[in-house]
Amino acid sequence: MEHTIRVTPATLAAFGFSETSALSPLSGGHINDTFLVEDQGKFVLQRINPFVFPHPEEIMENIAGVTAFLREKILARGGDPDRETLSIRPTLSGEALYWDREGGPWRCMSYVEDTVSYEVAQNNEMLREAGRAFGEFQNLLADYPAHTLFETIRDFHNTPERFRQLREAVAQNKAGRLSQVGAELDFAAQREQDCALLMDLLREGKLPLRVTHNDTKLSNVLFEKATGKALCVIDLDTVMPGLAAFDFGDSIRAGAVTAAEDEADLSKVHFDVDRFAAYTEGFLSAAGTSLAPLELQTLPDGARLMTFEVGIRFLADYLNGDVYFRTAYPEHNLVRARNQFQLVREMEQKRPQMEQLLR
Ligand code: GN1
Ligand code: MG
Repeated sequence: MEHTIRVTPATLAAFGFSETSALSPLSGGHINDTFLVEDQGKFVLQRINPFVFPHPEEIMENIAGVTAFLREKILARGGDPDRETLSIRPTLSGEALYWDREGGPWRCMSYVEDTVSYEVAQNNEMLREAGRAFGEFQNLLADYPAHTLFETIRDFHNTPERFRQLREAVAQNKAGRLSQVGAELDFAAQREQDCALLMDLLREGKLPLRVTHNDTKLSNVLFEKATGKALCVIDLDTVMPGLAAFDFGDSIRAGAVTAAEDEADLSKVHFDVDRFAAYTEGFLSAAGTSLAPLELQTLPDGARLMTFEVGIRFLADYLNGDVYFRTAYPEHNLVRARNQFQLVREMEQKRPQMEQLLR
């Protein structure tokens, strides 16, 4: 969808930008509205989607805490915190958020120059780097006081709860699209039984809660243009306590694949074991020693379940009339759901190869 949200002079002024600053939309994310502002440096100005995030002030508290903590760690290892993590640019009155007249919450963050992000991995080295970046992210935050983090979206990776939400969307059939999704609903129903695997192990105390990113798609890593190295993990809105398998799994979903998340031609959409191997190598090189045996064992489940989960979320949103994810055309969410289900199918088939590589 086009950016229907506009940046007004009042919003610019709130963050100390001049009315004549250069503005351009930054696309990619499905939730927030994002703009690049150039005014004595480059900044990312975002309107947080208040439908998705009911408490934006809690997000900003999480981000302030996490980035301050990361800065210290990055400094301690001799890194450059201005490039290796994000910084918040507050409003002129020192607030992390500016609320516009329509009640829209805006925030501003640093823009890390000379970096680039990708929807689809261009080569395996890129995935190794992304894996290293997310593994390091988890490691650096291992001793972060997790109890101080707000749960910015409840049950974010609670797959059975996501399944319940799908059932609710079916029952309500708000957009009148139910008759179009019979095959997809059958696919999902066949997998309802074992979609609670990770949540069950968590509840039974068998998997540890960690501070995780929870939205570890490839496009949430900035790569340094000059070196091709993964430099900075971005999109910290969903940093919350979670499982290692969530972060690993969501990255595999979005990275160990041959096509974009919304590729409609399913003959191009494959789960790629070589890419899986490259990401896994990077991730384990950074986070491996801190993972318990059962955590390692559940990583392939993370891949399968995170892919299934976002598939049923796209499907539910299609039934609800595209109220959550931004869409560019009417079938967009259905195309995304089919794409993700195809990956689930291939992950099921290639499970033995995944296990073998992990060993
Ligand atoms: C959303 O905001 P964005 O585009 O990085 C979503 C993720 C999904 C992803 C699928 C807060 O992420 O959970 O995995 O789309 N974020 C939220 O691309 O729901
Ligand atoms: Mg996001």
